Amino acid sequence: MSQVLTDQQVEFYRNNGFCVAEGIIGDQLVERARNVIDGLLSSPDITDVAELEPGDEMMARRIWAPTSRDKVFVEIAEDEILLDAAAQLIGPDIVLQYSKLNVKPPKVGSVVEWHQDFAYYPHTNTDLLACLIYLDDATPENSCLKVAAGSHRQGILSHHVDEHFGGKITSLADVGVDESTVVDCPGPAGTVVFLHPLAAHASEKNTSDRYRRVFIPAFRSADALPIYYGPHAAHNEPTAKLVRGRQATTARCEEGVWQLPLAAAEFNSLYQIQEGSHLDAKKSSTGYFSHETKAD
Ligand SMILES: O=C(O)CCC(=O)C(=O)O
Repeated sequence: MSQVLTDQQVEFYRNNGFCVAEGIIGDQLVERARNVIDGLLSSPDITDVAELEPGDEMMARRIWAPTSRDKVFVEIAEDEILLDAAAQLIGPDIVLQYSKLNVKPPKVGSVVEWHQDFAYYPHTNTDLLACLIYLDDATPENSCLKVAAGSHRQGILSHHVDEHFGGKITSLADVGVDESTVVDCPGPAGTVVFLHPLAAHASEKNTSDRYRRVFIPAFRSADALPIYYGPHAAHNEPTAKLVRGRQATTARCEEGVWQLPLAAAEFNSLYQIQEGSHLDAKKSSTGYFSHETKAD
C-alpha cells in the first residue's frame, strides 16, 4: 500500500474532518467519465437513471448508482490510489457502501443544504468516508464543496424539522457550529475531497456557466455496520461491496446516542428531503418506504 496522502493531509483530516488532495484521479479516467455522463444524460430514458432539476426537464441534478451504469465508475471507485488514500483514513478493510453523481448543471444546479452524511446513515462507528471526486474544475463560482472545519468533533447535529428527519441543518449557528469555520474546497478535475461522515458540508446553487460534476463513492470500514435499515439506507446494502482487505467478523461500536433518520415520508434523494418535496409525493401513509426508494 502506498502513502498517497502526506502526514500533514492525514493530520488535517483528523483535525478538520476533511482534506483535499489534487491529482488523485488521472485525466484520462476523468475524461472517460465525463463522456459517459454525456451519454447517460442524452438517453431518452433519462428519468430511469437520473433525477431532474425541478422545473427543467432537460437538466439532471443526480445520476443514480453510477457504478451500476458504467464500468468507468467502478474503475474510479476501486482505483488503487484512491483506496490507498482511503485506507490511510479509515483502515485497511474497506467496503464501498454506495455511489452517486451530482451533476450541478450551469445556471440551475440545485443547492445542497448543510448536512452530515452520518445523519442519513448512522453506523456502529464513524469510520465512514465520502470521496467527492471533481470531474470538472471546481471553484466557488461553480459551487465547489463548502465544509465547516472541525464540525466533525461536535457529534450528530439536529437534522430534524418538528419531530421528523428533514435531511438538513437549518442553521449552523442554531446547532452551535461557528460559521467562521466554513471554508471552500476548490480543486481542478481529478481532485478528491475526503470527507468525514460527521463533517457538516454544503454547496450553493451553480450560477456560473460551467458544469460542476462530482462523482461520490462512499466507503466505510468493514467493521462499521449500519444501525438504521429504513428504506434509503437499506437500499444500499444489497450492493455494498468489500473492495479492499477482509470482511469483518465483528462490529466495532463507538459509544453515544445517535438520532435515527426517520422521515415523514420516503424520499429518493437528499435534494427531495431537503426541499421538502418528498412530502408532496408522499407514497406511504405509514412512514415505511417502497423498494423503489433510492440512495440519498
Ligand atoms: O454535490 C455537492 O456539492 C455535495 C454533495 C453532497 O453533500 C451529497 O450528495 O451528500
